[in-house]
Amino acid sequence: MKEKIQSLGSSLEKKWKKIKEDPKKTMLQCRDYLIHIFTHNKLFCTYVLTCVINGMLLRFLTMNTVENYIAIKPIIADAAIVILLGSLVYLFKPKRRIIYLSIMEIFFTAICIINSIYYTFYTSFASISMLSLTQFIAPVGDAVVENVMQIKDLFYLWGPLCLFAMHFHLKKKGYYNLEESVNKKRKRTLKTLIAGSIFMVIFSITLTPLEIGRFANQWNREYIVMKFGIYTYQFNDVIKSVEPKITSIFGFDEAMKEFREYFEGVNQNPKTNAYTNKLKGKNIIAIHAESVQSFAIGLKFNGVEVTPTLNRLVSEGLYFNNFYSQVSVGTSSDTELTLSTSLMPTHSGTAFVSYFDRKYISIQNLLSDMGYYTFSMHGNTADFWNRRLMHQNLGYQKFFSKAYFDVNKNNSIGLGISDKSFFEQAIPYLIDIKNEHQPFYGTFITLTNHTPFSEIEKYDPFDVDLKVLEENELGQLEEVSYPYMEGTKLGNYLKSLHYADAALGQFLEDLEENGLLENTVIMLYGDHDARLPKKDYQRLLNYDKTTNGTLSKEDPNYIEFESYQYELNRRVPLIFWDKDQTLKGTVSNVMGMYDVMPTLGNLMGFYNPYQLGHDIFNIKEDNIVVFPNGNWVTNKGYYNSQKEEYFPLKEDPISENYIKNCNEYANQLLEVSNNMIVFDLIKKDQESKSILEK
Ligand code: GP9
Ligand code: MN
Repeated sequence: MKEKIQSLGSSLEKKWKKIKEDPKKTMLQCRDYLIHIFTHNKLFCTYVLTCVINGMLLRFLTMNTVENYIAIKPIIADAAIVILLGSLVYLFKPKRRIIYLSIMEIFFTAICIINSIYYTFYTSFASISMLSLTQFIAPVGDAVVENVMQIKDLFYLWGPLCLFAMHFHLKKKGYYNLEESVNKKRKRTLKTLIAGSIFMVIFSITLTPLEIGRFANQWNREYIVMKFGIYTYQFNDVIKSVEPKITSIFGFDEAMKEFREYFEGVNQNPKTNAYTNKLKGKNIIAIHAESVQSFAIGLKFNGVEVTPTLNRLVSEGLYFNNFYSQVSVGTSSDTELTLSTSLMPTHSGTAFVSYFDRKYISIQNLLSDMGYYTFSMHGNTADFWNRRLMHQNLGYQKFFSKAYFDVNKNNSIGLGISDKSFFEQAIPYLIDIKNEHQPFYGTFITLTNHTPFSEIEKYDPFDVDLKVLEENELGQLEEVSYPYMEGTKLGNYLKSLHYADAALGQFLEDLEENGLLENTVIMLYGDHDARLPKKDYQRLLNYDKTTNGTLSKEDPNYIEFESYQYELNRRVPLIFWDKDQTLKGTVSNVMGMYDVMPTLGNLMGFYNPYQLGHDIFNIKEDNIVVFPNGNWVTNKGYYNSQKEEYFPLKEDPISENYIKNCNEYANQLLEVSNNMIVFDLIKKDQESKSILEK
């Protein structure tokens, strides 16, 4: 053995000497060798090349960063996976090989197409864990196909077409008439496996500890695709998606340790402040306002407000104008979870679906304990986002779902019942509740302002054009209209929002008319952003009526709206309003959905010892909002963990140390939050404490 190693070592040494002596010759030899491999494995090489190029194409068409264009590592990783999985083809007869390679090629192409569509909609990559959610996504899925599927999603089909073309070429040349011995087949398989493994080893030794850490967590999906390629990401995703089932058995001790350490460092005595108990004993009507974003508040077209009702609530109530939702793939349901429990969405899957049976300390549960009647109303099917089960677990005593409403063709818009009809039908139920169960906490989940915002004819008329007075040929002033936002997705969104705002205005009037605003506070929050195209915002801010286009970026009046402005613009409103104006003003400190429970708790007199957010009136300007992908925002800046860069929001620069501390905080918080849900740590912690007390 020792001799063998020695002789291998000396032959490698000789080869290396030769390479150094004549590198040009070595290059030519390599080229000839590659040509040799290609001419003897044409079908297989076509399969590998097309799949790898498709992987690159997907990255180029989704994440537009320079780093992405020059990255070699994801290409090597993609090649390794494609070669390793394809290598078994040589076990088949030459005639049959096209069948195996077609299956593999279609499989890899499908990964690219699905992720391409998914990225357009969610600005992230698809997860297998979403498969268990298809029943909830189906109605939204129509919106995806109608609005998001683009020609570029079909580019990837060139791969299978190329493979078939090569197949017919080889068939014509008589390649398939050749026979191969079993021994030869095995040898070719082994050689290909070795080639794939070499790619894998080269890739693995170049990984940094940071990359390995992120790969293990998998929540920073864009980063993983950027560094590891789409195929490695997708395989890791499969493992990560089944992992919750397995890890809730393993890794418990470590998770519990981290969880205890985290909460030991947190002061468990709620601090009082000027807002403490201000809303104690009041009824709360929580309005979960679908896709309402803050930028639309105060916005006007030709002097007409887009959201007159919200504008009124903002000026009369308490408005948080720097408030962010913290959703992952569970969108609406993630906001419900984070708002109600002060926990973050899970790393994979959604808490509402995969972890609906865990123990949660929620606003609804704590208020129920205080004698409140808690209920929710939503005009969609009860199983959407698994709400039927999860609302019960969160502590809603009753869920008025679609079955409680008359929903028909005439009163539906987009996903289902229109907001006007929903609110109108909610009033009689509310009257009964007011008479029988005070105080109450009720959540009203709206539906109309949901993508695709396409049934414009059903909204109240609202013009998003630009009307200006211009002098005509006779020197008289006349009104001229320019299309501006008409026909754009953002324009349609604003029309839809104007409708939703009017529905809310009518609801408030009906509440008032029925005495339902007495001792009652409206708490309204936008559940997440509407994922509107960046180019539409650029048009909104930089419209050039002379060309009916967008000002050029060189124009001195051009207002920049790139990825950071886009991220910051995803802000949603949070408003507290009551007719007595108990709370009034504007809070501009950065705040996240996970801060609602602690803040409301201070206002109403409840406290959750397992909350991850903070009472905004205590933490004030020191707050940090962590997003499920590891990004974060503070009053000082927005940090993008994929790009590892920040966008300053204040004059003074952010120090390396500040970023390091915030990153550590964000990572720990995300890890602890995920573990709390996956391992059911609240339940386990309470159980062990009650044993100790006995
Ligand atoms: C569905 C509604 C929309 O019932 O809440 O959910 P979303 O698509 O926003 O997650
Ligand atoms: Mn939603």
